[in-house]
Amino acid sequence: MKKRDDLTKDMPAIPATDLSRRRFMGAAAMAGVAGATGLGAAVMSRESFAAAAEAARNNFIVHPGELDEYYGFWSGGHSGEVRVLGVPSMRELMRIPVFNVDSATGWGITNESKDVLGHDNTFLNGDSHHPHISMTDGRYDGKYLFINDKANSRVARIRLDIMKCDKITTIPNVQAIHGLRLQKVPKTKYVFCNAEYVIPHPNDGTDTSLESSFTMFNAVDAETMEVAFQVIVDGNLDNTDADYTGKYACSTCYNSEKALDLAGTMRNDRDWAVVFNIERIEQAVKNGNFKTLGDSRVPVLDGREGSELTRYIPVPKNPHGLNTSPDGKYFIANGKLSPTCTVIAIDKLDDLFAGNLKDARDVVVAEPELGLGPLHTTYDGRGNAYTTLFIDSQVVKWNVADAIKHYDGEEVNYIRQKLDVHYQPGHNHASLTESRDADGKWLVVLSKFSKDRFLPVGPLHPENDQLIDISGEEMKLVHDGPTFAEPHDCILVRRDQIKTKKIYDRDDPYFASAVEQAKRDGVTLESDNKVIRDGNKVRVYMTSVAPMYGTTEFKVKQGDEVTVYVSNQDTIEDVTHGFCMVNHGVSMEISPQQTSSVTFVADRPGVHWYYCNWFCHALHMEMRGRMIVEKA
Ligand code: CUK
Ligand code: CUA
Ligand code: CA
Repeated sequence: MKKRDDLTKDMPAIPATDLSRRRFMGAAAMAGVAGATGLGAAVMSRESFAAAAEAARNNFIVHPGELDEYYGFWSGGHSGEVRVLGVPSMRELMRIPVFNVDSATGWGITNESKDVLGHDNTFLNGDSHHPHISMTDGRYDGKYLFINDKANSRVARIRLDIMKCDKITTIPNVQAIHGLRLQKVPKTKYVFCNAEYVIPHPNDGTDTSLESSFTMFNAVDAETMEVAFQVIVDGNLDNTDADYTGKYACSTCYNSEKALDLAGTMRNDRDWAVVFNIERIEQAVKNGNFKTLGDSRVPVLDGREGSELTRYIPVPKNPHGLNTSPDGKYFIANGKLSPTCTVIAIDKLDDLFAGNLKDARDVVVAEPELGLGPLHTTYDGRGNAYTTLFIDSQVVKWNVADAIKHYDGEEVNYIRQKLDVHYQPGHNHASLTESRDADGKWLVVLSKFSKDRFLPVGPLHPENDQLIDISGEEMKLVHDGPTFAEPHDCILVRRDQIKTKKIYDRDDPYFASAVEQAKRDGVTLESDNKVIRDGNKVRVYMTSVAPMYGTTEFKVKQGDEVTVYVSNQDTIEDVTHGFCMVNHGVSMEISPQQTSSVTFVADRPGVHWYYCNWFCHALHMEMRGRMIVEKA
């Protein structure tokens, strides 16, 4: 591998005027950050690497009919959904509605989805950031994907066998769930999630002062989706990750200042990363050493400075991402307003908690200077880290062991390469990087701005998710992928690590409440086409077999509350039906062997057509029927 000096020697320095594409950041803010850091301007240009680049080592072209090697799960940001992509083709395979409403599948409309979302359907929006896949012994087990909703302080679970959301939990006593990661070892027992903003307790308007405000680190039980405990912290909380022993989780705090104003949040040169001792927290819960807040019965523990449950490690400055290396050795905090990443040795944390270290900073084993605006770091499993530089619009590849040597005073260059990305990257994610299986093949960089990379589509631009081949010595950009608002993060999983169902099992818990209601009504969902009246509630049971509903006409009375249950009797993969009641806001998916149900009020007398809205057959247009509403 070439040293940085060799690489930069015959390379023209990038003139200061060549910063036009970086005008997104105010010049003043750039100068401020650069000035504060004193970082030199030497970066490696794309051209110099093009000259050195070898042919693509990974094959990123996936021909028609061929399958991708990896599943990618993308958060959908403030669209509230989760998207499934194939990697390396970057083809979008599916969307999984979660914190949103979706007219194709009926998410937010059907009873099955309301069982998950809540029947009051209070929140139609969401802001999903961090998708993570459940693990057993530090490896993705393909069972669940968890994701946070910053907008409404929720955590959702997606069953990966059917790729549907099956549970949503609202975290009590906090506002804005942001960072989310999973316990890796021995398995994902907890979903760790950070609440970002401090709020007063009680938050009932009696006291709105900062003095009585705090925020909490939360753990959700991955199986029951109940909140297991909450830990009060100093400052605020941004991102988080867990270790490979099951003992520790670590979160960044950018607002140690507890400031309300922007300038105030940047006052301190160092904020901190806070480490949570999961064993001690569990023990404290067991011993009853907790309180509760308000109506919630969740155990609340005090993890503020001085607590035995936490340790605060000073790190520079407004840190953002927190990423565990796949060898299990390090937590790495990304500096954001500092050009550095802070490497925390996990094997020193026992000593830190035991009180054997003079200074919490003794657990820091490296603090490499990487460039401007480090946000997130990912790993190739070969000892290299890849950090996004938001302000520089680059990904920097660096060697962790060399950074540690450098910190110890050795003359060694830890920077391996800097690659321009387009533009302003947030998260990046290498294949299998959050597990022991990190394979260093692909790197996805989620760039917040696309600017000139695509056909213009008006003032609102797509983002640009770029695919980079990292299988060789040098990173090689191979693909631009426009995405709609706003994937913050993604996770790449080998395709054999996910096992999906081709059709539903009839006893799938996803529609268990419909099955139970049918049982109470003496209806066999698989064969009966029946209308059951129960006061002014009417339950219409029908089957569907392409291209026919079992019921092509039913009668109700004006004002009836009608629930339609459709049970798809097709057993052929891919023959999904729909049910759409015209002018009633009713639309849903019924996949093979699935039962779906929807409830609405038949408030207008007359004839109302319903039809199948998933193309299922040559006679799909003919798959329809009439609801006749008699005048009251
Ligand atoms: S955060 Cu968005 S770029 Cu919510 Cu993971 Cu860093
Ligand atoms: Cu059934 Cu279209
Ligand atoms: Ca700060």
